[in-house]
This record gives sequence, structure tokens and C-alpha cells, in this order.
Amino acid sequence: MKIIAADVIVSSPDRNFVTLKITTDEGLTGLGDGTLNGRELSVASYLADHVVPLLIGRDPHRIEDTWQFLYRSAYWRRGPVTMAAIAAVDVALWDIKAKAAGMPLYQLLGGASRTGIMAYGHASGRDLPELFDSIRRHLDLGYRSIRVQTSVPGINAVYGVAAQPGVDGKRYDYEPAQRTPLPAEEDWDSRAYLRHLPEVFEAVRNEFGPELPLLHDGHHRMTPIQAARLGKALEPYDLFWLEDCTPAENQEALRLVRQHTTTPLAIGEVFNTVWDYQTLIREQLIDYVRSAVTHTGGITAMRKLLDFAAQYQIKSGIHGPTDISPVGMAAALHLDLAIHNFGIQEYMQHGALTNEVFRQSFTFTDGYLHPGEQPGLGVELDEQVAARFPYVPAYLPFNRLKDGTVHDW
Ligand code: KDG
Ligand code: MG
Repeated sequence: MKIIAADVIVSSPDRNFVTLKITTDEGLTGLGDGTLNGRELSVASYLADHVVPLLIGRDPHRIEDTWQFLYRSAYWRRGPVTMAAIAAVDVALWDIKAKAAGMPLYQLLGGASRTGIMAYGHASGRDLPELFDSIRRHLDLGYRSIRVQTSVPGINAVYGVAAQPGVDGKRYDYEPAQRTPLPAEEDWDSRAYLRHLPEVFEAVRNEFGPELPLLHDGHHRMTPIQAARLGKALEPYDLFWLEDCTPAENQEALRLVRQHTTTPLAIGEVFNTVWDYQTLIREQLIDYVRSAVTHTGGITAMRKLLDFAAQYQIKSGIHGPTDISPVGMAAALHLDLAIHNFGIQEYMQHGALTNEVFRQSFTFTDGYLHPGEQPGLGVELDEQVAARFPYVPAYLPFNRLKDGTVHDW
């Protein structure tokens, strides 16, 4: 079999997506997700200008060889744009291989290790009544694990709080990237956040009891000692995890956090290779790997990363917000079902227009996801519908402190 075409399709149904479609001389096609929030066109260009010409004529079955070729022949390694592009190719090739085998992809990865994939949803509120309502709504939808994000007195706009509208007036946690020509400015105050958050978790535990797994995303905003303090303060509320407590580049920072708290730690949504995790995994400084299949080089690289993590009893917590397209979500679900060290899967749910563009066969029943039994990934792209929604500039916000200093968002 030979690759005869590879098309890069940029569409913006509810948000921007970059999709790679690889076609073979036997008529099989495979889809890959190359979406990189706020930098979509860079990946589209990397693919169309520099990768597609390399793919034509290659044997689609040689996935490992193609991965190594794209990674090593560029000379310039790693980085979010490169690794998102490689991920798109890798996932599209796995889709083709599984379709050629007539099997859902998880079968090629070793078969199912579980019957369903536990997912967590995003609850949030500007105050406690709004937060409790949001948790109840998520429980009604079937979620059995809930991420809790809250507004903080004195801060105007906080990541992940739905009812707080973005500058474009849209629900915020539904899509933090706002369709504006420039990134929106938000404000931040770590001391106010540290004072407020433990009270919120105390109230949530009192209302919903000890059983419900609760998660929280610190979104890279604390120093190591602040993160240590927060982890310790949250211990009585038994979090499933505290995510991205410090900016992730400094792996050694997690040593300090770990010395002070037994709250489980999750990190890695902005990482793109196994190298970003070397210290974190070897020294057992985290409990969950948060990488996205789409940002970390695809199924091939994620499988190796998660096998490395498994040696240290570190589990998966694959990134699954709306900027992972249904193609990227399906890839994550096949991997989740097959690996032994599965932890939890983030599942934010896409909007109606996105679901029109990407026809999916994965299911969400009683809090558990399943990738379905279609050969391949189980996602089809309707190119005609996609063409109705061209790219729209959209950016994630950024933070400034009260004195005007730029802070991590
Ligand atoms: O593109 C950025 C989002 O994916 C990120 O802000 C979402 O932190 C996030 C999460 O945990 O889903
Ligand atoms: Mg996060």
C-alpha cells in the first residue's frame, strides 16, 4: 500500500481544528488531529509545506519508521508545532492500519484492558450555589468524577469558570480560546486564590459527601512553595488530583511540592515529548501524565511514555478539552482502553457544529466512555460541512498581576 495524498483541512465549527487526511492507493483514508490552540495555522503550514511532500509514496504501514523519520530528519526536534504535526501523521497512519486490519484501533494496541473509560467533566461556578448546580448538572449527565473550578473574590476572570463570559460573550469553560484578533487580558492574584480555594473544597465535600472523586486545575500559576501550601491545605478534601500546580517547564520544582503534600499531582498538558517527564517520572514526583495524544507525537510516542510511567505506578490522565478534536479524542480513547495504567480521561464534550463536522462512534454512558467497534478510529470527517466553517482567528487569554506584570495563564 502507498500514500497517494495527504490533505490538511482547517475548519472552525465551534472552534478551530486542524485535521490531516491521508489517502492510500487502496482507497483507505486515515484522519489525524493537528490542532494547537491559538497556533493552528503554524501546524497547518508545517504539515502542508514540510511534511505532506515527504509522505507521498510511503508505505502507510511503516508507522514507527515514519515517526522516527519525521522526528529525526527535521534536525530541529521537539516543540509543540513539530510534535502536533508528527502526532497528526501518526494517528492517521494508525487509523489506516486498523481499517486495513478491519479492527477498532484498540485491538491493535493489545485489546481492551477494561470495559469502559472513566471520564471527568468540568463543573464551575462564580459562587457556591452556582458551583453546586453545575456539579449536579454534571452528575445528571452521568459524570462520576468532577473537576471543580471557581471564581475568586477580587479577581475578575479566572480560567475554567463557565458562567463568566469571555470578551466574545461565550461561555468560558466551554471554550477558553476566544474568537478575537488579539488575546484577551485577564487578572490574577495567587494569595487571594490560595485563601479562597480550600473553603470551596470544604463546602463541596460537605454538600456532596466523601465518595465523589474531585479534581482541580491550578493552571500553572503558583510558585513551588505556594503549590506545596495548597496541596497541604487540600489534603482533608481528598482530591483525585491537583493539576498543573506550577509552570511545568521546571521539573525539579515538583520535588519541593512533593515533600510537603500527599495530594496526588497531575502534570503535562503543555508537554510534547517523553523528555519533558524524565525527572518527574523517574523520581515519582507526579501521579498522572496529562499529555494529549495530539500534542505529544501521537499514539506511538504516548504508548512509550505511558509504559515508562507504568514502571513507577504513574497513571494516565489524557488531556481532553475541546481543543482536542473528536479525532484526537478517539485516539485517546483507544489508548485508554488498551493500556494497563489507565487513570482517568478528561471529557469536556464538543458543540453541536463540531459533531456535525466529525461523525463519531465513541459513546458516553453512565460516566464511562468507549471508542466503539468501528474499524480504525471510528471518526469520519464531513469535508463539505467542514468547508462551511473557515478558520477564524482565536487566542487563549493571558494574565497580568495588579501591578501590570505578565503572569502565567
Ligand atoms: O488549549 C488550552 C486548554 O486546552 C487548557 O487550558 C485546558 O487546562 C486545560 C485542561 O485541563 O483541560
Ligand atoms: Mg489543565
